[in-house]
Amino acid sequence: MYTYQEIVNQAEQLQKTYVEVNQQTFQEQPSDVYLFIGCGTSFYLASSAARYFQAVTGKIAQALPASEIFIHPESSILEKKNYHVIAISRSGTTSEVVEALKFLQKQANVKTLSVTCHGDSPMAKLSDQTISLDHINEKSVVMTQSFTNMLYALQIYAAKLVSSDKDLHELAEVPSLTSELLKDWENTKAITDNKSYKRFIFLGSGIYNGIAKEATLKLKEMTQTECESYSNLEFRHGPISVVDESTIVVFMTQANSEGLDQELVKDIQRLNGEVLAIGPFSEQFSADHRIRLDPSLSDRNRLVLFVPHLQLLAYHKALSLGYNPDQPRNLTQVVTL
Ligand code: F1P
Repeated sequence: MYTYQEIVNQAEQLQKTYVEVNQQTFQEQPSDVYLFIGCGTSFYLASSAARYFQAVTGKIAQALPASEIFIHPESSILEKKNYHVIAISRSGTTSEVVEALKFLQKQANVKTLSVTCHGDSPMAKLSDQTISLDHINEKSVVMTQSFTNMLYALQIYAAKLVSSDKDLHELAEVPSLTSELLKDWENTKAITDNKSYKRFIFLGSGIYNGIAKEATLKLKEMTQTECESYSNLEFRHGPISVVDESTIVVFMTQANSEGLDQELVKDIQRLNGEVLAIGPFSEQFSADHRIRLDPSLSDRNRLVLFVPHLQLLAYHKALSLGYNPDQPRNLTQVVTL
């Protein structure tokens, strides 16, 4: 089961990524907008990375699916603005990312940085600069440690860009904290073994919204389970109507919104749904299942710590349904047009 191995050994890979990215020097041009692009898992990574980047650097950052660059150029790139495009792809060969970079190469107002696990890929060759995580050599079709490592690399990149020692110091803690939390790798099994949960909803807001979307994709890819994701409070605005006794809501908490989070958990429980809370929360925070994450880091630098348990949730669910997580249905490692 290489998917399992790739999930549980990601702490040591994060340590290598920290060393790798920390020693790299980045050439920066003044840019009006930092645009993060990718496909599938790498697009959800782009969404969280852009929010993180904006919070840490104070520079405008957005995320788009890579295909939109060449299908909708007029609403993606403005001629009178300077862009720094950060393209993300595990393989570096996904067609839409390569096409987007070919298109961007012809634009005078765009510089590019690619983040990939294959430094010799077409994507890297088309970019001005590359963060190459060649120590990540995933065999699994679904992306697991490549997601956390490329996200972590982009967090270090953002913190280095503005020399934020506080963020870099906190980020240095992430590999050992990940190793600690993976000791409880069976934490989500109680949920996946409970056959009465038929519908999974993932809630995460701000920088966590991309993580919630990625958790949805992981479960869908490995198990084809019906699942959705929303920004936390958006859930009340319509989607909450689907909640019943077969619903489990996986709720990503953050330190600064516990009161609002708790009210929403109670609303879900009133409709007979159950809640798994993951994140930092006080002893009094009530939920049906709880995975408490280390509260010592700031919310933004805790980001990667949410991911292993969400990946393991999909992995355990696949096993409980009798599927092979190494061979997801209808998927290939690289999508080419
Ligand atoms: C992106 C991606 C994955 C998906 C599948 C096919 O790949 O779409 O998100 O899980 O395995 O590839 P990449 O551009 O990051 O290589």
